[in-house]
Amino acid sequence: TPRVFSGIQPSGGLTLGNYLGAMKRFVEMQNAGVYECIYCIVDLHAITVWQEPQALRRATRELCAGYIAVGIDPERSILFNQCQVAGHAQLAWIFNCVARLGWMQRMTQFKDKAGKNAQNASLGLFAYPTLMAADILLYHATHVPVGEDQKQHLELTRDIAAKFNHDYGVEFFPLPEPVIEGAATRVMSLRDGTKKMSKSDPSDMSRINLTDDADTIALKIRKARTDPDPLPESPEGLEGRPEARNLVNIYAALADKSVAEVLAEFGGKQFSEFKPALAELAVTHLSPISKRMAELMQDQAEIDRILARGADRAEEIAAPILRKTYEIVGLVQTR
Ligand code: AQP
Repeated sequence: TPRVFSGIQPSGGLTLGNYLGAMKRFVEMQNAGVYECIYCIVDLHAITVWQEPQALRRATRELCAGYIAVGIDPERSILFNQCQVAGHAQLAWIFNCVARLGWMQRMTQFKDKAGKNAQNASLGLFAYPTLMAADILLYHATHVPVGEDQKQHLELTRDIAAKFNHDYGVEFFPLPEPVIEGAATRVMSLRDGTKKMSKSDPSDMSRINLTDDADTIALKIRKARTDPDPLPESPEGLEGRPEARNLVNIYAALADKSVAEVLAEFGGKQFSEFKPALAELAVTHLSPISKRMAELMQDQAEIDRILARGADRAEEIAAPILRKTYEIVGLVQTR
């Protein structure tokens, strides 16, 4: 059976970008019934930038609640946090020895996140993509649903798999396919239509959190940056209007409509009319999720049981693949 792997970092609260860019697809792929789905809380990725330990613990459990609240069933899918399956870090080391420095230096996410002072970024942040390759290939996953921003990392994962297979003369690791679909594969900041919406943006007004209440969501959409023109009649009219495009994309993704359909309805109308409609749609979709998350967070022991069980199931798939990898490389295992 085709196997799906994807992960989200517990580096803050979940955003609408995570939901529309990734999690909505996670649920669809689970419910399609044709994939074996593995969904991970990638805590080892989160610590590539410093996390306050208590906040990390909370974000990890809250992310588990978030997965369940959006519709991931921990019985049908495997749901766990990365650090509990040691194979991720172990395979990442092997891949650190496969990937080339030049490949890593081309990664735009590192350049964006490290900023001007790249000498001061952690080595872990630089090596982030090899750990991501390990996450996916440790399970021989074939499909990886992600937002547009992860496309380059997925290509690197394929390069690493191909180079490993070539260097050792095996056909061991599959080349996983990215699944980047939907109207909002790249949700932008509400304050700046050229920047992606991110859970670690210092401005809370730049994003909608899955835990925001109805008033907060409405306020953030009302205050979202826009241009003064009315909405265009057709998608071509969004050219050069990143903020308008973003809000229309969000509407389309939430309503499960195409951008053209949304503009057929709202073309020619002012933002003062569109924004309240968008806010209402967002609240309708997100309030049941935040309510369910809050309920689930009441029972931490249950969340921890789900993570433990998920890690056991993940380990069962990962262990033989890691063992075989070591064998291919020539690492002697005598027990
Ligand atoms: N703005 C976005 N639009 C579409 N998809 C998005 N994703 C994240 N932001 C957007 C997708 O969500 C999944 C999990 O992302 P992540 O948490 O592992 O890391 P990230 O991509 O770096 O997300 P953030 O929110 O920006 O976290 P921080 O601020 O900590 O870096 C991925 O599939 C991603 O594509």
